Amino acid sequence: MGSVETPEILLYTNHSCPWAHRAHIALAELNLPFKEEIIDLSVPRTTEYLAVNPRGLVPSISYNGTIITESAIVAQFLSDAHPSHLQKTSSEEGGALQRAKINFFVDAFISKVNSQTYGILRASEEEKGPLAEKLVDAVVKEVEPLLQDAKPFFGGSERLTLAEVQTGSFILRLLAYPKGGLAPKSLLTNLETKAPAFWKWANAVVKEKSVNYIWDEQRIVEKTKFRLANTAAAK
Ligand SMILES: N[C@@H](CCC(=O)N[C@@H](CS)C(=O)NCC(=O)O)C(=O)O
Repeated sequence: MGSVETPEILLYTNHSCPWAHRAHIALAELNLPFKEEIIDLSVPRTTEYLAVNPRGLVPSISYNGTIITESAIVAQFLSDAHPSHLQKTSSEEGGALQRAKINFFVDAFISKVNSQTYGILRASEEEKGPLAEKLVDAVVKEVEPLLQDAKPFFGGSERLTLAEVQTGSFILRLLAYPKGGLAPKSLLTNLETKAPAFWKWANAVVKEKSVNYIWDEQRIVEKTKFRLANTAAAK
């Protein structure tokens, strides 16, 4: 039986899932030992896993026997339960404000930028360019202003914060897709020139061990191509 200091954690995951990847980053940053169970997402979920998470999605964690699901909530819970450099507690001086800023940043990135990524992947070759420009515009408008004081991480932090825990897996993919031929190369050059603070921050994020230890770029790009081809064939 685990304790508060050394909880017993079982992570139900799949290494190709960006949402599950959030839990991996949080656990690594918090230096929490955990066991993992890989859930095969290519087949229907087992009744055992549906008992853990009736939605059938990854990630889920068992934390001292209690199940917690939904990646944002899992990462938030872990960082609340184990106060650290990731974020202040809400009662610490400046804590409530820091948490609000992190939440706003994560929401802006996920809802205004990341939500556009899949559209680019699925688009025809002619459509990809204009869609990539739209994504860069959203970075410039919504995210770039929030990273002006990044040093190199959110809010002037020298270490990762919860902002990077919640977004790092998507940054890995955003930078990998153009290299893998799934998005225009201009996406990268435009980000570098039009959103320099974002570009610097993103490149620092993907270099962190806790962000990239389960990352297999070639495999994810190949899997994404395979998934896109199957979706196109099913139309
Ligand atoms: N909102 C969920 C999304 C998780 C999610 O979509 N996971 C995908 C894999 S990336 C999944 O488990 N898919 C299984 C399925 O749809 O059958 C979270 O943040 O945890």
